[in-house]
Amino acid sequence: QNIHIIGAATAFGQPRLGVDLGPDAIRYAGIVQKLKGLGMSVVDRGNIRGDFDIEAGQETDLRDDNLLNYGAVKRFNTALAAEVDGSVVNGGFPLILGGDHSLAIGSLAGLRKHYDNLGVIWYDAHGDLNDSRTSPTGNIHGMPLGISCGFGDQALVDLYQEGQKVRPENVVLIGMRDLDEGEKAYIKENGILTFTMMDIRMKGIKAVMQEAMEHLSDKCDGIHLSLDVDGLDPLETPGTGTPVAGGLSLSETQLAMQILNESGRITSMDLVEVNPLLDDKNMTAEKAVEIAACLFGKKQL
Ligand code: DIR
Ligand code: MN
Ligand code: MN
Ligand code: MN
Repeated sequence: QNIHIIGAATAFGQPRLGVDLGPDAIRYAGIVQKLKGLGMSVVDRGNIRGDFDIEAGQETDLRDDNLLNYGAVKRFNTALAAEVDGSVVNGGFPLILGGDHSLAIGSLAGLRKHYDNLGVIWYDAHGDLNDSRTSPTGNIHGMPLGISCGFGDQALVDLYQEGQKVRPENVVLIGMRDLDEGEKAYIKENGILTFTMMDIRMKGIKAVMQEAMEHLSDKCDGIHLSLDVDGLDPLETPGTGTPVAGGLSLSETQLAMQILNESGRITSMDLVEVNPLLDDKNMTAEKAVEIAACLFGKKQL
């Protein structure tokens, strides 16, 4: 398998600068060498960078409609979608390093050209299913899954290719523990298969991953893993902008990745929300590298 690393150096989806340095932090933690060591072929396609005005911080594109940095998010994701599309055209496995989670708008838009029934595993503390009306923050990183399902600002829904990119019935949420009221309603209305942290504590991560794959395997022509490092417990991954206590451990995540690897069904991945400016040394990026290694077949023995 030919892994294409795509650095999505964006911070526009949330207020904290530094998450745009996530792709390079993950490179410094050794992602290329690690995956090559597993026998994978790896091509680093470099970074797509947003234009940041570091002095002005993120206060450059405030609008009154609760979609912060709207224009920048749209431009960035249009470029990312083209890059992801090109990667698949060239036979790659797109591994998109973030960057805040708004980048999933672009990765799913680029993938849409290649899959009519894409499955999505959303491994995160959050559902990222808000729109401008339900969002308590206006941060677009809390909206990408909703937008990709066709819910929200029409220009973002129609980004790169018109219409919905993913069907809600092809989505599985794993690790949920901080859902806004509007997101809970959306999950119920659309019957999205959801595993909260309580479900994971009750059933175990192995059974949860097996149920997730049973739900997607037969009907989906590809499965995208969108992994937000805040899905893990902040004790494991402190370098992230919106940590939530009570999350998945590294070893649960390693097991989850091993099950996905053994399924042979994952066709692309986002690895997002690594912010080295908030980190303890570079440990969050190091965990990100370990997670990717397990997805690509690293075994403990
Ligand atoms: C919250 C936080 N639900 C929001 N979302 C985050 O702003 O919409 N997503 N942090 O990763
Ligand atoms: Mn999150
Ligand atoms: Mn959805
Ligand atoms: Mn997220």
